[in-house]
Amino acid sequence: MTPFAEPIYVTSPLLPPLEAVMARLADVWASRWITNNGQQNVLLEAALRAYLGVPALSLFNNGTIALLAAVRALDLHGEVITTPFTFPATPHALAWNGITPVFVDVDPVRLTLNPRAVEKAITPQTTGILAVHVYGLPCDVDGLQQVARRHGLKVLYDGAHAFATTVNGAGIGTFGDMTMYSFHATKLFHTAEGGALACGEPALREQVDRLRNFGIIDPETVESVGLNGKMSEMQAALGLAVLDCLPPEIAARKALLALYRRLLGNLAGVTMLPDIPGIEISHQYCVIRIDEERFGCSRDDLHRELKKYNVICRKYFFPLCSDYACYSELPSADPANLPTARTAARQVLCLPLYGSLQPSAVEYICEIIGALHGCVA
Ligand code: T4K
Repeated sequence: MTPFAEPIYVTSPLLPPLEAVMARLADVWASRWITNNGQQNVLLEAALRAYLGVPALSLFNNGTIALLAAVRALDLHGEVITTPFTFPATPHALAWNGITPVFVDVDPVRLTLNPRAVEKAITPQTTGILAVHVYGLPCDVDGLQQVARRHGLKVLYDGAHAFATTVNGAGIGTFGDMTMYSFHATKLFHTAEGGALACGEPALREQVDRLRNFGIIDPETVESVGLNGKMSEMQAALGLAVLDCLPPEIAARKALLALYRRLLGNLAGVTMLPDIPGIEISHQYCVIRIDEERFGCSRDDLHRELKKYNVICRKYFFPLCSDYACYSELPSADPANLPTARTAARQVLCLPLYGSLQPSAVEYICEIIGALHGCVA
């Protein structure tokens, strides 16, 4: 078998026709208004509110800054319970706000926070839960809400991967006190760099908007210690053009995921993400889990071997955030506390998935995986 001539990356950004972007940029140029809540921001905010089915949405310059602002707006402090199976931005948003992240284990199927483990980790210092809809698979939103209600905690969702996820028809951003979306280039919907916060309460949204703009109320009044989280008009214009291209992108990704499932689903030692009734996922990642014993070689072997064929997969999310030097001394980072997350981090592999990926490439990637099955030295 021969390697691909060009690298096949884990993802590739959805690029709208350049003319469509230029047409929107022409409007920005004509307005001479290039950031600070201009017309493109207003249009994109409204379009995304409708698309995501959320009552209020504030655009940000990236998902990490949006998370920082959300933590502040919800007045989280002391300890916040979170998952180790995520990108470092999640616990960083807590640590940057002077909060101690408390890592707890994940559910073995969804790989999202286990509500029972969350409840056990609550102390008098706990003020909230920061849960991640990892790979766009929703958390057990009812289970987490019940725990939060019983203990008077806030629930903040990191929905970086969950742009189009719905639960029984409801947009993922309608759960909990607030949800962050990332619009990074590697996401299904993007503005190159960008993000947003969704929340249900108008007062909270006003507070978020002020935090996003230095805490300024008017030119002579600053109410709170804000930051600069504003999205530029160029980013918003790109976002509007990307949004127009989403339906075919999602359809293409759905078909590719179905193809992966058909070709790999019956391979011993390979598990795909679960298909949960009532849940429409975001089609952002194609994740497989490798059971080393049944597959015949480890996830790391497979990752390395695929690279030889120019298939550049990613081990999202290995290592666990609790293993990074900045968190590994925390008591909750003890490996004995996180056995399920630890197993998942050793097994997961994200395969290439993006709308412009050819089905024939997926077929070849699956053929390579099939050929490696059990026979890597
Ligand atoms: N919470 C969670 C759970 C997250 O996963 C993330 C971000 C955040 C919070 C923070 O949101 P943001 O502040 O980023 O909005 C990438 C993304 O940069 C990051 O947004 C994402 N999660 C994370 C899971 O993936 P890297 O370091 O793996 O990216 P990189 O540069 O290695 O890109 C991955 C592949 O994508 C490349 O191999 C090729 C392809 N690519 C990438 C870019 C940037 C392209 O083809 N074109 C491009 O322009 O973090």
